[in-house]
Amino acid sequence: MRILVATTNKGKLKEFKQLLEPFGIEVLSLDDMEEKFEVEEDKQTFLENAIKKAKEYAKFYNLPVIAEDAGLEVEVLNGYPGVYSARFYDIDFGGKEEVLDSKDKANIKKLLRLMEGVSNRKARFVSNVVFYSPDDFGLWAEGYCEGVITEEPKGEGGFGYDPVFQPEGYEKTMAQLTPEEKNKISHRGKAVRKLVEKLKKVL
Ligand code: ITT
Repeated sequence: MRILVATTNKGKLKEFKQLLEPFGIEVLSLDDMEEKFEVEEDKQTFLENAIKKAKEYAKFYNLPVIAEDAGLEVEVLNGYPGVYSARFYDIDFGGKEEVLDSKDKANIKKLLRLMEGVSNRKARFVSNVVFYSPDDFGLWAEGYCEGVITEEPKGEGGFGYDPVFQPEGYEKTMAQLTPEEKNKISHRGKAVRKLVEKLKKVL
């Protein structure tokens, strides 16, 4: 089966390939599509954003699609950055942060600034994945990964907030894990495995 993984995030795409290909699923990416099309993420929840992306890409490209909305929820920040995780540096909550190097680094800088001197560092990654086919059939699944925000960034792997997220039961950040280790415990890994189980039952 061929599925278009509709993400503009290279780090995510790599992980989706590693997660889906062992099930015999051929992953197409937006880079494989000749005609360019973009969907705005303007909803208030991960699920609504993921449904919107999956539906619109499936209709536009006439292909079965998997789309995801994911993010980091920090307990003392009332769940922020949440659905704003990708553009946290640029929202009013907590003040804006200038992008010097990359958006990921600006997001991390802002998060560490807001967490300075804070002892409750509990956080979780959330992933909502949605499968949608052009004949209007859809499925969804979610996954969580609990952990804490570290005092400083460590590690080169993964993407986004991985260098400052230490998963429960580990003395390393997510960015210090191998891709296989990350996929085993990550929010995305859990959500994708659940989604594939659901897909297997109906297809
Ligand atoms: P697409 O919408 O095109 O898929 P995106 O980067 O905008 O790409 P999201 O809207 O789902 O994706 O935003 C997710 C953000 O949350 C992402 O940019 C990271 O900052 C963060 N994030 C999500 N999953 C993560 C992970 O596994 N590790 C670290 N940070 C992650």
